[in-house]
Amino acid sequence: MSDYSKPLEGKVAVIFGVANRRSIAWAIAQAWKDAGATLIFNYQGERLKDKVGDLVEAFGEDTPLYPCDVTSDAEIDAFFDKVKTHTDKIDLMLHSVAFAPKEALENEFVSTEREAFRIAHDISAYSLVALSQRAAPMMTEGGSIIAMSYYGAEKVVPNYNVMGVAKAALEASTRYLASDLGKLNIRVNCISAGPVQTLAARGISGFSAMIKHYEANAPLGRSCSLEELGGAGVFLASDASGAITGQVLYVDGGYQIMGM
Ligand code: NAD
Ligand code: IMJ
Repeated sequence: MSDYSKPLEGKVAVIFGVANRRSIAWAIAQAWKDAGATLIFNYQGERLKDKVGDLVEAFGEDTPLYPCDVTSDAEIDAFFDKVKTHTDKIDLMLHSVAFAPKEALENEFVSTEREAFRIAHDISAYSLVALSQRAAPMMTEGGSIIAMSYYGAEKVVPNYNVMGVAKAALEASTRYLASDLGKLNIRVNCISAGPVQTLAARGISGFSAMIKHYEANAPLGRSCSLEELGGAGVFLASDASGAITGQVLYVDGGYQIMGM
């Protein structure tokens, strides 16, 4: 019998991508915690250590928090070595990490330079593979891996540019990972979120126009809230989604279904 009030009771989760209290990873972390999970966090570099540390202290002073820049295999290995000092087994992993050099999001896609393309794909897509290959051997009772995507993976969104190409790679990677890891009862899915005002969205020219566009065109007349992303994260992490893998779940006010 599943307990639907604490659907993640006894589960251990690793969370990549908290930068501040508006981060989607923070919203999903809170929802996972409320659902009964035990959490372990990364932070990207010394610059973010104190900020993320202050946040995760809300879950108790001894909430594990270790550095991990996903461009470094050595840092990823060191991170998982630290995880192993807390637990032999993990159940859940959230990948909520993306980056492309700013100039690649401001100019035409056609002008994307080789190095910007490489960086965007390394941080935003390959990292899911690198983290999954370390997490999977620890998911000895099966597991659920979740990555954050965006509609720009499948249709052209102004300025999203190389990030759209990297999200297409991320979504395809979830399918190949789901195929490989299914035999271990590990599920791999994406949440495709509508626009939300986070650090990664701030400063994007035309962001408020984008929100207005969703208000005018999405079936529900809006994008999504951070709480709703938390709810979708709990669903995909829990046994309620036990037969769902390799999928992209749209949490976007229904925007993605519209043709015009
Ligand atoms: P955010 O800035 O709070 O999160 C992005 C995270 O990526 C940060 O925590 C940052 O530290 C991390 N990161 C970047 N480079 C890294 C590296 N080299 N190593 C380790 N971590 C690194 O913004 P967010 O909006 O919460 O973004 C989280 C995810 O959600 C991203 O994958 C983003 O593409 C996706 N997403 C965001 C929106 C939106 O509108 N905000 C919509 C759909 C999908
Ligand atoms: C980002 C750029 C352009 C258009 C965009 C976005 N739209 C949305 C986003 C319409 C919703 C936010 N998003 C979904 C992202 O994945 C953002 C990723 C991102 C943001 C930055 C900003 C600062 C920087 N590099 C970045 N790399 C990735 O220097």
